[in-house]
Amino acid sequence: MRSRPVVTLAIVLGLCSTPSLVAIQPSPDPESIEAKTARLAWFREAKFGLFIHWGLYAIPAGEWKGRRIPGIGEWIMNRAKIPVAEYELLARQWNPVKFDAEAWVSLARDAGMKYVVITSKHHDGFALYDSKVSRFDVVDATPSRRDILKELQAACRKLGLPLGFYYSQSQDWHEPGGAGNEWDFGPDLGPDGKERKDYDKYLREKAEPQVRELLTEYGPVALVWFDTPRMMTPERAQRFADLVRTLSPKTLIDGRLGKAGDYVSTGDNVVPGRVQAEAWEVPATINHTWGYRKDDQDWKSPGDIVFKLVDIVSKGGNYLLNVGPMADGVIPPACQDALRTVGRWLKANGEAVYGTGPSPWGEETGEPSSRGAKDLRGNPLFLPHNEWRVTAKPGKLYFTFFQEPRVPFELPPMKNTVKRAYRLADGEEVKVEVENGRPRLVIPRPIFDPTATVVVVEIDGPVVEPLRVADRVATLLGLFTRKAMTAS
Ligand code: FHN
Repeated sequence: MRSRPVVTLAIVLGLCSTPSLVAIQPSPDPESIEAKTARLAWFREAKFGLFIHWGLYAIPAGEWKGRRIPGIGEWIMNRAKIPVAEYELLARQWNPVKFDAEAWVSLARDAGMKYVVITSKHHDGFALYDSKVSRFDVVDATPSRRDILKELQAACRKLGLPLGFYYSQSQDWHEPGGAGNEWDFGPDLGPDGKERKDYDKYLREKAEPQVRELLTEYGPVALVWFDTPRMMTPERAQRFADLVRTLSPKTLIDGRLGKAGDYVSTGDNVVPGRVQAEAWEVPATINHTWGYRKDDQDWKSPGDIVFKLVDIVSKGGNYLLNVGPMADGVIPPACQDALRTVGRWLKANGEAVYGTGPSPWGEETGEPSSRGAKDLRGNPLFLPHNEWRVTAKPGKLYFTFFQEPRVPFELPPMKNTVKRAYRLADGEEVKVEVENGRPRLVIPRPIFDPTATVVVVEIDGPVVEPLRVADRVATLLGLFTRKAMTAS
């Protein structure tokens, strides 16, 4: 890596005299802004992805030996302290006869999702593909012997959706050296804070080779979604980053490796209050668990999902929405229905989402509590305003209304003039009137689509030129003077 800038410099300075050397176009440093921007192009365009948590935990589905085990479904081994020897036996019951990779990817496509990310190995250590470095996988340990990732990779390729792999690099409750299994293998750290397990042996012998397998045999890999970086020193994280960068330079690294990745992963279900400049993604549940639990059928409504999607996109982020398929391979039908309804909304309104930039303003998303109140995490309490959001493309603003504005909707301050406005779903013209120098949209009632109605506002110039406070005062003063003069 170090030599690349030297080669580039040599070419620029004309130090390479032979034509063949001059023709060499060295690939840019993978950590350069240019390389990162190029890698991220599809991700920034995509906005909406399908997350899939699937593994042996879908069999107990939240219940162990007749007992309901609280918490997220994929953590049942940890929460019920199930010994490895017992948990392994679940593999003998793994026979997802209804699994149809194309049906899953078609669902993602119907929902308007543009990429898929699946758990290749979660914290329980079970791999959903035929690994050569562990027998605790879907081919070697189960009667089914179907390689789930191979089938999904073929379906994604056929239907044209990028596929990424979640990989739990630190926690592996199946391995004595992996982090997290304190019920079989004792604590990860001693009272002195020092590591008590042969964590590097686990990394070298399972985690790193498995990531290598995924990148070399299941590509092209759109992204690797690392998670819970316990005991991930910068050096250890770098080893994973090097694997990704050398074996598959276009593959993205999420924000939970243990060092900065290509984009920021927020906390689970955490949507920032404000526009963020960096690329970012919210991993989110569609009910209250990631892996399937039979007692959790509390699906988010299509309206809620549309709101979250537009809210996130208007702040510059991506929405990675999770489903937990059942043990037989079927994604719960009620959750499929919700996703398809979202897809119908996106079919009519997707222009306001895909490939858009964030809100040019941002104040509309909410405000911090003026009383200094704190949220559950102790951060200043943010009071969201959820009436509308705006996204942008050159020369166009997409205002999405989640409720009917009670009075004509005054556009946020900008220097640009409004050329026209129309409803995105059916092209119907929306009247624009100017009051006190500010254009307002007269949105016909009842509102067209109570879930979310998008009005496109065409402006002169490619981008919004914000009107600063001084400009606003000048406009108002101008109006005041004109009024006073006509009155006298
Ligand atoms: O522990 C995991 C959890 O099971 C799930 O995979 C989520 C998804 O973001 N990540 C961890 C918790 O943040």
